[in-house]
Amino acid sequence: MYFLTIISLFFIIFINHTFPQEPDSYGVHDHSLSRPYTNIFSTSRSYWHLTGNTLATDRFIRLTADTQSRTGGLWDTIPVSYPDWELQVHFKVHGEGGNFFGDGFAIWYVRDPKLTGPVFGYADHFCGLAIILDTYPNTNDDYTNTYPFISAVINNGSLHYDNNRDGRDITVAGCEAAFRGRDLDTRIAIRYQDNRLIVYTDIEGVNSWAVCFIVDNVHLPTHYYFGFTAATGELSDNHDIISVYTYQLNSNEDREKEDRKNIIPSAPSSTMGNTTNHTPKSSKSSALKIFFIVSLLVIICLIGIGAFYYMKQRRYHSSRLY
Ligand SMILES: [Ca+2]
Repeated sequence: MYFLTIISLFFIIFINHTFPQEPDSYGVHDHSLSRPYTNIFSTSRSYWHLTGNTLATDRFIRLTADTQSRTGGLWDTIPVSYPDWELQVHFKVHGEGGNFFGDGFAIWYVRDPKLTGPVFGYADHFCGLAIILDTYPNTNDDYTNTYPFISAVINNGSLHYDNNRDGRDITVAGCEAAFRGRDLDTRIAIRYQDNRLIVYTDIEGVNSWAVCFIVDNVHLPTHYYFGFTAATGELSDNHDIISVYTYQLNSNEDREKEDRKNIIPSAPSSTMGNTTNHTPKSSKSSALKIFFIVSLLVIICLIGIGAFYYMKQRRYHSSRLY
């Protein structure tokens, strides 16, 4: 009996960790992609489009090669018609660079597919969700996080993604994830259900999902498009997408009936930009203030001591004269 319970528990844990999607969810062919890619791209009815320098080989779809100044994209051309979904992506980021490589790639759920621009190869002021797998910190600011770093940005079109600050001011959540240059399979899962966004990673080669971050109160409409983009500048890397599996998740009745097409993307206001980034700066400036105050007190004390001895010496000489 105990043995059976332990075995059942083991299977429950195994299933939960191996497949983050709901057991009654189902895969959606239109939004999925796996080898052999020739079957997908050789037909005129293909659901997926390649943009820029992206190349499809028989083993992977290379958004950018490990070469400077490349931009590429892979876009699903069918909008997502259901409110709750999960996207599982098998990817590989690797290259020759030892200390200098970049910049990573982005996974999109956006209103306007196939645009190009400065945000990992996609347009700034975008409308929708970006999950950014950033491999290189672009600034010397004293970040407390180690790169590679995975972050979520939700934009209604009004926010500017500042590459110089790695988008920190508008990032809603993130986690460190050493996915670059791994010989193991590296995977990410993005689940959006009941206004909750969860990002999982599987980068340790043990076929197990680990939670990267959870954000509640995330509002995303239906009828946006999935896409993947990457761009190289002075720094470069191979950014490869190997497979994409999309699952339609169970939605509650209200959510299913609701017309979610015109929902404006929104999320709780950025917390990382306000806390993680500014803490080191403010602690630096307070340390500087304390240093000045202490220095001033020491100088005042020294002047005081000097004046005291000067007066004492003067009194001594005056008493000797009389
Ligand atoms: Ca970066």
